[in-house]
Amino acid sequence: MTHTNEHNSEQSKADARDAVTANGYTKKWWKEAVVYQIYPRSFKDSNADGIGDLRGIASQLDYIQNLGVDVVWLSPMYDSPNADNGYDIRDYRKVMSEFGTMADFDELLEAVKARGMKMILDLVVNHTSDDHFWFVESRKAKDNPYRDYYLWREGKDGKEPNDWVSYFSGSAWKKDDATGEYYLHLFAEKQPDLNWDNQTVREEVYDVMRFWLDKGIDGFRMDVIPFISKDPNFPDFPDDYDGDYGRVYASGAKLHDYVQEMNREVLSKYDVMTVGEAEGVTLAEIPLLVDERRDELNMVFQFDVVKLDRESWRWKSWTLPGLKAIYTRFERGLDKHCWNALFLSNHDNPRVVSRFGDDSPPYRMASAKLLAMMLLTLKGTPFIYQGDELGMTNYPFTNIAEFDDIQVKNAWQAEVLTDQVEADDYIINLRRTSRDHARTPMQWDASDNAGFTLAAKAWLAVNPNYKEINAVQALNDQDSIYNFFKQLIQLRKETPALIYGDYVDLDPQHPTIFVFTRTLEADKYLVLLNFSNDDTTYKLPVNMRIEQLLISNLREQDKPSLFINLKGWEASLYKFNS
Ligand code: TEU
Ligand code: CA
Repeated sequence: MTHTNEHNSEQSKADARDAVTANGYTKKWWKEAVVYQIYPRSFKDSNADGIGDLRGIASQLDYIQNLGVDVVWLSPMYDSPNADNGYDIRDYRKVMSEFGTMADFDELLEAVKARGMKMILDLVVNHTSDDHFWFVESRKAKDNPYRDYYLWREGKDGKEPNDWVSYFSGSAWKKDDATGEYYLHLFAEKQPDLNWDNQTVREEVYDVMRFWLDKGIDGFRMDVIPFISKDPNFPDFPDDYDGDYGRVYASGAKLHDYVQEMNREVLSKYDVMTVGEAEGVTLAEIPLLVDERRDELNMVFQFDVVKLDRESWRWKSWTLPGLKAIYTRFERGLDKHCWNALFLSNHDNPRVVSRFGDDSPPYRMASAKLLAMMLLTLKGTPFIYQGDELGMTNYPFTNIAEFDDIQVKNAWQAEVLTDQVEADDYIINLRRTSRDHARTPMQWDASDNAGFTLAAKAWLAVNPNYKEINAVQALNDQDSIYNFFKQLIQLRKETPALIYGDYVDLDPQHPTIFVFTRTLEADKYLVLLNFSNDDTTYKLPVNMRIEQLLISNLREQDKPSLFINLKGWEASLYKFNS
């Protein structure tokens, strides 16, 4: 049979197995799920060493389950020297000692599943730690059996093999004394890139995946997966290079061969969800990774929302039309065979309420709830980052010594200490862009260290606003951001149109109002978000008949027609018909 026929018969079998929505989506559990990302180091410390751990997570499962999420995603908890807080793995089959033991992991997984939730892990296989056994061997000698697990090259004219740069400053190549050759590291020097052209490496990775999948996990978030295929000739940046090195590193010639092989060899044998971190991938290229007929990944984190208001550590102004345009691009660029992951924050980005809302006391609650409604009513699988359900804010950093992030420290060395950037300029920008904002300890209560640890000090400073912003306060306040998230998650679960419904932005150019519809046959919903402090009167479409206010952060039940007056940071969701 030709590929197409084979596909059709496969597709018809798939259709028979999976119901299809009225507007053409194959129904899947991971399209209907809400995911909660946990950064274990900062979530909860159970043994008073100041560092979060697996037993700490296990102690807070009521809190997570009560929110109503379906899946938890753990950032890496594997054995690591923590050059990049676990994104530098030393042993894929061992739990990081600071986080606990494999028994702790097994108990946590069992407890998560016992509560009807699922767990996905972070698959970091573009690179390992330089302490990984494979690299320790590989660097010993050019003829070492592990040499080709990594990407070694001779220098050129006494310099690095090409002009590529690291995400963490400096060249992407490090000269190794033992053999005089250079190895590639797109991130830290302690994060050497694996050689995916080596079939043995790919098989090692697939074995690691099976090890965790056979324990019963429900899938993976895949760290910079678009980077795994490199041009073995390592040409310099192209002549039209615009400084966006992610675009150059991503989508190499064999990327899809390798992801399809990974799917064939491993993923297809389990009922799992996969989400790729698609740094460097344009919207036009996303279907190549997520079209269900290509058997690669289920969805990706596309980085337009990451790059909207910053270039690396430097903040830049953004507009609401610019943010809204991203979601219209998704609606138009991804057909019914594709799906999207929705995120507004994670462990690499500042706190969402400080970034897209207003974290000053008068507006923090309302704007955090508005952002919750945006995340939970747009189209795609929503990923909530730990603490955003409390409206946790950026940290008031004032000097470089307060930062932990290797990306921050390396750039300080490379750009500030070399007088290329003013120290004040750097710190002022980091106060808006640093990854460390998202890594300050979870704020559980008003006790010392926000109840995160009984140690004298946490591994990273606790935000001083923890007495006002913490989980105990939120759980006891029916109007808290946490409870608003909870209501929205419940509403989303009960409303297929909010999951699968078509998306239309009704006013893309409005400077402060985000107004869109989600419709699935006769079920029609209107979302109104006022991204400003100012009360704003908004004219509704003439043929729109409001039926019922379903949820709002600031408004009582009403049935506006023609005009609606939106309070500052008001977020309201209506059912309508027309
Ligand atoms: O992030 C990849 C990535 O692109 C980020 O480094 C991001 O672009 C940068 O932090 C600026 O925001 C993944 C992980 O999420 C990150 O934590 C790791 O540091 C990185 O890969 C290397 O594993
Ligand atoms: Ca601990």
